[in-house]
Amino acid sequence: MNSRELPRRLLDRLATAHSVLVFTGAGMSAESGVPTFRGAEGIWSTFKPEELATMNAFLRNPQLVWEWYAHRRTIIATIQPNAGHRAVVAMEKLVPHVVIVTQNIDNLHRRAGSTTVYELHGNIERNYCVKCGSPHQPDAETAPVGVPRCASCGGLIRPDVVWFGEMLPEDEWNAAVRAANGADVCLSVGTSGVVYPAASIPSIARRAGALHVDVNPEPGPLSEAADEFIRGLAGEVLPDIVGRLEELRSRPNITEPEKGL
Ligand code: BV8
Ligand code: ZN
Repeated sequence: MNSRELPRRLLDRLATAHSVLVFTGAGMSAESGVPTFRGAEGIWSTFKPEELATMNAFLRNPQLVWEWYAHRRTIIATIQPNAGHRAVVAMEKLVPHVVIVTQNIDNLHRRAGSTTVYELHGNIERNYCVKCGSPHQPDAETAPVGVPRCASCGGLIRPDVVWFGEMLPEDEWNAAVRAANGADVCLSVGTSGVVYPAASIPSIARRAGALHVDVNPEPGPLSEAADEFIRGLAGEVLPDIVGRLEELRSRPNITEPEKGL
């Protein structure tokens, strides 16, 4: 049994929810060992986004950018989804529609078993040719030193992620907005909420009538804008929420004491 007080209206809403949107950022994967971007030890603390996560940076120094992503790919290949990812999968048994809208490129939600995942900023496990767009799968054995070239046209291969100044993938973005407009609850988890247009998803959901709850060890722009803020780690708070929801579902007519649950 956890000791954390959970906002009553969150569990009331979740108990009858038809659709829950979980909006995640790098903090969702922090307990798996993936470094965040903007924390003191975050990735950006050694590099500035414009130095690496832009097309200009890539064209200026393809080798540096390619190696930075190859380094992150190596980290991601060695880690596992955490209790937070698994809790969101378990929620799918308690709520008819659970939609993940993630800024993360680490594929951990899908690896954990989430069935509806929209990746607004792409996926580090995919690559494509900057010239002809053909997909490229580097295989470890024959991977050349340096930036791979396209087998069909010789163009530079880049990671299939959205860099600053680039449009988000239209289908993913439209599906995310549709999900936001239909959500009863929006949980934003592990994001500093500074990168747009992704960070507007929770406010789109709230404007359409969802209860917005922000989960983060630190307050930030999203916790100010949310209906409720739960201070804590994704890997602890999400299992708490799902555990309480399971209890409520198993004893539907219990009335919890008036104060926080
Ligand atoms: C766009 C992919 C339209 C690559 C990323 C000038 C020109 C063009 C656009 C702009 C411009 N000026 C501003 C913009 C908009 C720009 C933007 O928002 N900039 C910001 C920085 C001001 N956005 C764009 O460029 C977007 N495109 O606007 O297109 C357009 C096009 C052309 C011209 C005009 C407009 C594209 C943005 C996508 C950038 N790509 N990543 C890669 O990953 O390498 S962004 C990067 O930041 C990641 O995707 C990351 O997910 C995202 C957000 O960061 P967070 O996930 O929130 O991570 P962060 O470290 O910041 O925070 C972690 C949080 O977790 C913290 O709050 C921490 O407290 C918490 N935490 C830590 N541990 C835990 C935890 N929480 C829970 N549990 C824990 N255990
Ligand atoms: Zn090509």
